[in-house]
Amino acid sequence: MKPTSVSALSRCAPALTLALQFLLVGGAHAQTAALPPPSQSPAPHDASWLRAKGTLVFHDAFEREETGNDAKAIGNGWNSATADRVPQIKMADLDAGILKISSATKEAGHAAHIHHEAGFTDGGAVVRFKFPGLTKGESLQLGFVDRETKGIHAGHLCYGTLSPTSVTLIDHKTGVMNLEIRQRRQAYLDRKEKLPADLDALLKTKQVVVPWKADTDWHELVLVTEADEMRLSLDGQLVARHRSVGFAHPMKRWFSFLVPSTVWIDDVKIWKVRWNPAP
Ligand SMILES: [Ca+2]
Repeated sequence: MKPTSVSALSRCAPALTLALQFLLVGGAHAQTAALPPPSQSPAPHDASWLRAKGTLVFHDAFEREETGNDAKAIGNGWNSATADRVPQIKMADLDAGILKISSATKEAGHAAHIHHEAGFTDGGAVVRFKFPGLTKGESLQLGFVDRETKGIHAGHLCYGTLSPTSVTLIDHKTGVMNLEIRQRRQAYLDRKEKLPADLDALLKTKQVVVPWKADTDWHELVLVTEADEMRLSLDGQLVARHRSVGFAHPMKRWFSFLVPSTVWIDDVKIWKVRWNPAP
């Protein structure tokens, strides 16, 4: 039987359409309402929130030397998803107490992906970072991955990305990395066609982009998820916040850096505020 569209129904049964819309909207509200509300404060100070409400589950100041180029050469539980693709190239260098990442993106066919166990539902990471100015257009993507949940490409859940001119927060779990959405989107990308309006509109709801200007100073970055909200702060100031259902994923299993070129990292802290692994 041919599926009946809502618009077709509306011509013959407006009451039924209203009922359907009520159910659809009501369902979405019910899903959101089941989550605890995010902070109502207009500009939460998330480093303070993590310290006051959270448990520090990991800290690394990188005051040591790495042991080579392989996936676990950084030590202290870090792993690299890309190091073993190019064993002859050092992508992670511990130097003067700083993790200096220089991605062999071309040779490895992927941006350097360095990750550590996280393990929280609500919580976040505090990181000191610096773009060293060694390559043009330096950027940093950091966020959360869960490769044990099916239906998400490579387990990509959600990220904050700093580009030279913007900060983006994005829900990948229910956006571009959802396998059904990814497959549908890819067909249009392969044909170099514009995305259909419904898909384009859906994906726009999954992210927020705010203007920002990168420099080569050290900064403290705080990236948190609280219920279905993700927030990114720099040097104590909230820069971006966004709500999307994928941010509420119950298991932020890994904290990950994806680095296409060069960035320096120090003092990584991972805080767990709430732990509720049941979906
Ligand atoms: Ca250090």
